[in-house]
Amino acid sequence: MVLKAVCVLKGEGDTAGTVHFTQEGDSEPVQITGEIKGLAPGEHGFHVHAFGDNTNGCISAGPHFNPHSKTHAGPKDVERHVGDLGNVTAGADNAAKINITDKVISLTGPNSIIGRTMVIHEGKDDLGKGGNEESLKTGNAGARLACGVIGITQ
Ligand SMILES: [Cu+2]
Ligand SMILES: [Zn+2]
Repeated sequence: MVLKAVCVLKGEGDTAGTVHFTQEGDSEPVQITGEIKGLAPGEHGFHVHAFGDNTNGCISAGPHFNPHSKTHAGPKDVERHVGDLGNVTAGADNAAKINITDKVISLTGPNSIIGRTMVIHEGKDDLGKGGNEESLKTGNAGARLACGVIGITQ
């Protein structure tokens, strides 16, 4: 059975976008596609955060989704947060086209991202290589520009 989810990201500024998630079956990779506009050109940290709570803006989403108590890293690292999707890159048109395949996040089971929050950050995620304590928690990606709760779609 194909599983599908969607996330509409909004913030206090001009940053906004839509991200689609598709998974062909329970243990298959998740395809992530979409576009986020209103970004400065360059790399921006892109993560699933733990809570589907936007009551106080994107801050209420809490830390990176980390059900297995790992340290922060990049999407290709074995030791990573489930929510660590790395960076997306905006071009001169201030838009980032997203096309990611990830084998760790899921739309079902213990690594399910349904009901959690997708966040796009102001700065680049250093993928845990920054050489300081914060790098192993957040990747020093900075402020949360926009976010949205990931929900089931058809
Ligand atoms: Cu984040
Ligand atoms: Zn992380």
